[in-house]
Amino acid sequence: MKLILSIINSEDTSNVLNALNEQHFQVTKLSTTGGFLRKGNTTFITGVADEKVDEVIKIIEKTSNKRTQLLPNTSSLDMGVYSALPFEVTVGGATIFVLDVDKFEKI
Ligand code: 2BA
Repeated sequence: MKLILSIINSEDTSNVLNALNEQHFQVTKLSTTGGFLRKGNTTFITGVADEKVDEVIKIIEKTSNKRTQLLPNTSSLDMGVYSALPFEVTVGGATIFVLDVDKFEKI
């Protein structure tokens, strides 16, 4: 068995969740925050049989989108002068970790 942790953009939460539920995957949804942008994102925990991992990843891939975000630039040019030009960061579609599960029990 594997545990899939997938971090996705909050705007894709419903689409990903609906698609996983439709295919009868059990999911736990966590409200999380990206350490760089400090903005809310969503982390899904999904426990699946080894042979189902690729199917889950494909569903997440189809239902989560890449987005670009502009951030204020705080880098100093010289002598205390700061650039006013924002810089662009690409976020997502999804960041996925697949972990081995030693033991799984529902009591
Ligand atoms: P954030 O940490 O808020 O990062 C948002 C986006 O900012 C990242 O998109 C990446 O394009 C950029 N970024 C992150 N750290 C950066 C840095 N030190 N310098 C420059 N740009 C940086 P994604 O890579 O698609 O990541 C989306 C979210 O997934 C992240 O939100 C974080 O919550 C999570 N994540 C990504 N990689 C991770 C990892 N290796 N471990 C744990 N969480 C991760």
